[in-house]
Amino acid sequence: MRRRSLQMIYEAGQGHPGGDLSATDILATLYFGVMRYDASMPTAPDRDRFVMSKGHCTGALYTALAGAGFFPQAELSTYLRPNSRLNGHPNRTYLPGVETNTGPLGHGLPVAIGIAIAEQIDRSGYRTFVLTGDGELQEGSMWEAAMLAGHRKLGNLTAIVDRNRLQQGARTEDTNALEPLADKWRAFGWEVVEIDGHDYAQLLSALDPPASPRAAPRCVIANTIKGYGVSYMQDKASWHHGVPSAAQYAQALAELSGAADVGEEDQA
Ligand SMILES: Cc1ncc(C[n+]2csc(CCOP(=O)(O)OP(=O)(O)O)c2C)c(N)n1
Ligand SMILES: [Mg+2]
Repeated sequence: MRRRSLQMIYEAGQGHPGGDLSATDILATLYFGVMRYDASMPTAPDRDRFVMSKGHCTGALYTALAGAGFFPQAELSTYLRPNSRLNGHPNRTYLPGVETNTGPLGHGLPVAIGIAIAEQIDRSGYRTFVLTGDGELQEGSMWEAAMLAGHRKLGNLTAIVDRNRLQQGARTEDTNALEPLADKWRAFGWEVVEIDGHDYAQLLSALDPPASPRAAPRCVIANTIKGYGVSYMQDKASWHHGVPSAAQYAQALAELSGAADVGEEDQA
């Protein structure tokens, strides 16, 4: 997924590689280890829902959706081209698997909470997941929504914070500090777990269905590294958006795959 996201960005000449790479393990765990869905029936009433609140990270989202079978893998090559269904920010009108349009930060969590409230009313049994940026938590709408989720005791809802500690041009803690972040969520009535967001065992244990229904929404603070897996991008605000040069792109692919894999793909 990381290699394919970077290929999309490299070929399109635009994108948000830092946040794609920090979120990839989270999306891989959700789509290939946790969520229940049938990609051939993307609006089935009982499907689990995922909302990408940090909507700028379409590399991670589209590679997950294509891998899950919501649309052909080959369509990833149309990213950002005229008339493509793969916009820079996801659009549910065009693309199967996208639950709601995002891009303006601060919108995805409120919509996800509406989706979870609908399940609380009709009891159709689905779970709702939403991935937020940490910089995104500076939006006031996120905390209005968080307060409602706590009040409604939305045990069917899991919000994951991609805690990479960077926003667009700087560190979150230098811009508008979030800490103590876990305490803030708890104060709004959420149950909180903190994990390494690149560790699949920890991701699975935080996201798997609970043994018995929860009495509160869950917040998973996933500690991640922006640009994870590419040495020159890791933990660098400057790779929030940006496009690697040809040499940087080759280095990134090599680092993400190991030299042997790159050789095989070059031959292919
Ligand atoms: C309301 C709004 N303001 C500004 C932007 C521009 N913008 C896009 S991404 C971003 C930074 C987001 O940082 P974070 O939520 O931490 O995302 P990540 O680090 O995961 O990329 C900003 C300011 C936006 N999309 N929406
Ligand atoms: Mg961030």
